[in-house]
Amino acid sequence: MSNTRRKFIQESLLASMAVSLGTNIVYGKNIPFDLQLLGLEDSTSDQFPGKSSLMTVLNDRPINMETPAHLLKDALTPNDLFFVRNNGLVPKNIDIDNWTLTISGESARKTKTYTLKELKSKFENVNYNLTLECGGNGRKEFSPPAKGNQWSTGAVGCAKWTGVRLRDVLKDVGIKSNAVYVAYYGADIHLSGAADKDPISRGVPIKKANEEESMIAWAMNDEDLPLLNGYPLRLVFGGYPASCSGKWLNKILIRDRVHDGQKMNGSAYRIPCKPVSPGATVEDEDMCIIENMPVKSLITFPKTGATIQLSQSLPISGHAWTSSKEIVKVEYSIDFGIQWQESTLSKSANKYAWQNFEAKVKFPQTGYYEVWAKATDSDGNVQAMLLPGWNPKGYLNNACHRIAVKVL
Ligand SMILES: Nc1nc2c(c(=O)[nH]1)N[C@H]1C(S)=C(S)[C@@H](COP(=O)(O)O)O[C@H]1N2
Ligand SMILES: [Mo]
Repeated sequence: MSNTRRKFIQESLLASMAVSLGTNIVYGKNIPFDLQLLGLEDSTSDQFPGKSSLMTVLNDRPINMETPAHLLKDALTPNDLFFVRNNGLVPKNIDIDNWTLTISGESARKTKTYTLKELKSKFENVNYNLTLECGGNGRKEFSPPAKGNQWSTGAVGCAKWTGVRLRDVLKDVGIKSNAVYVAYYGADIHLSGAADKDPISRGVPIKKANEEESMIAWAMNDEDLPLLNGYPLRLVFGGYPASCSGKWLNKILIRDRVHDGQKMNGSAYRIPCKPVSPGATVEDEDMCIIENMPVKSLITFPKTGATIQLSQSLPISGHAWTSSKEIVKVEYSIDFGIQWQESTLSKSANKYAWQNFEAKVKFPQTGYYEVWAKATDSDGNVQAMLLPGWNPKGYLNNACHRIAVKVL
């Protein structure tokens, strides 16, 4: 290749790289011919398509990854930072032109099948900001320990979802008066590879299915759903354990009884109906299905380990969410929960959207502190200060989030 030709290629490459970086490359002339620039965005990993390499991977078969608290700072969690909780294997070769959702069941007036195009065009399209939290988020803290993914604080996120109301679609099919539950099946594959086994098949009571914000969604933050979050179609129920929000959705049953699919029984997504002492064995009949998730908050700035000068105040911020109407107050404490100060709280975009809080914290002297955050919702529910009730599978840990700060 001639030198002029090489120079021409190099210059046009530089120009296009500058466009994608959104700024000029100051020493661009010096870049060795085949050097790959790092870029300014977090890289996504090849192993986990569409997910940031900054995610904390708990397991790769099935894939489970959570978001470090400080990366949950955005009002809406970016798609590449949204946690992933899979029970089986991600479906392969998804053909969206031939993707269908079939609705039937004992309490359905008929069986109906919709293509994606029909769903999108036949029903009102709606957007809601909905918080999804795995029922097992915070499991790591329980003692004696509970089996399962050892989630710390990051099996939660809030996204803008686009889709249709579940109730509009159910109404189009026709719901018999004896309907009790709405159940889902997805296209993911059981870990054993067996075609006749479901990795998970859960659902919600008919009353929850008929709520205004209960959705069948195809987009997340104005993009297609990420493959790992259920592309091309999923359920989204704010306020309930995220296990109800079926991914890779292809079948819904309107049932005349409480759904009995995979992970509806035993200790899966169930807790003792009455509190038990830590480590207790609980009989099946004394276990109740988790419905509403408890009030909770998370400090997303700063990270634990932050340092600050005594003369300055520390800006803190985070989110709070609830299954009630809204969060009414987020307080913080710097003295291990004796005194509490109120933070500034944003309005809720809609029911089940998380709300943002912020405060400027002053410290009385140098030394080690913990900042704790505690949310209160419109039903008067207050977050547990320390670990709430132990249960066999370690669900519903809504203890105050804590960060450590050193004042110099
Ligand atoms: N089809 C299907 N849907 C599913 C699951 C799954 O494994 N398969 N996991 C459930 C669980 S336990 C959770 S917590 C949420 C996680 O949603 P996310 O991976 O989009 O964050 O999806 C739920 N829906
Ligand atoms: Mo979950």
